[in-house]
Amino acid sequence: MFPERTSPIGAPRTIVIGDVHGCLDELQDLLRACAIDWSADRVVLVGDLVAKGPDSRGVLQLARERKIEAVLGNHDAKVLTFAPDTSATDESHKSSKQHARVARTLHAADWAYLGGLPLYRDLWEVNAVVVHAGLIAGIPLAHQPRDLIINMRSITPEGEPSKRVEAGVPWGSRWPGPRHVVFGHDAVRGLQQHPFATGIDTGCVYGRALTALILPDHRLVSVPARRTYVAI
Ligand SMILES: [Mn+2]
Repeated sequence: MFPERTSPIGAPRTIVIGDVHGCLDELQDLLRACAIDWSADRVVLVGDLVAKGPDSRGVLQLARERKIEAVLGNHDAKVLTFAPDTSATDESHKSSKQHARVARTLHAADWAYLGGLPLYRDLWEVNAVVVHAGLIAGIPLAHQPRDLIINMRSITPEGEPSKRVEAGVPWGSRWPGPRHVVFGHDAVRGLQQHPFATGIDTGCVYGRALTALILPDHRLVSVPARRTYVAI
């Protein structure tokens, strides 16, 4: 006789995925590698869904169709400055050509999805928070500065947040918890595993890998990039 099953087959999972940058093939590879169950799993992208890579619109389409959640990344924000209903030009337009090129491929539903991305996702069910770049300790989530939440990488020796890798130590190494923060945006440093923060930008668009952190188990799953799309 087989024992009667008394517990559910699997607890619901939250799968947080690093910077996709238009790498639709690798996103699908990674979802398969995670044995995604669309009826049970929650999927959250850490932002920078678009730009640099081959199929930004395809990534947005998959995200919409599969009800994948995400937070706003700095490249998503740059593309949004080209939205049809925006007159805002407050962002740096340093790389505006490639962002304008992405903008021209987007349809109304893509703009609605991109324009609706929040700065953070509070995954209370697994005691975690997802942001694109970083958080400043001691400031409530809702009051974190937008520019830093999508751009910061380091804490300087003086304790100030900085966008530059070489300006100091990884911000996550100083994050005191207790909430676990999952973030991307730092492909130079790559995978970061701090006590209360995990960085999962492993540089897929630069030819390295796309990485997922599966919660609540804190299990990492990666798939290799199919090719190098841009130089870092
Ligand atoms: Mn970024």
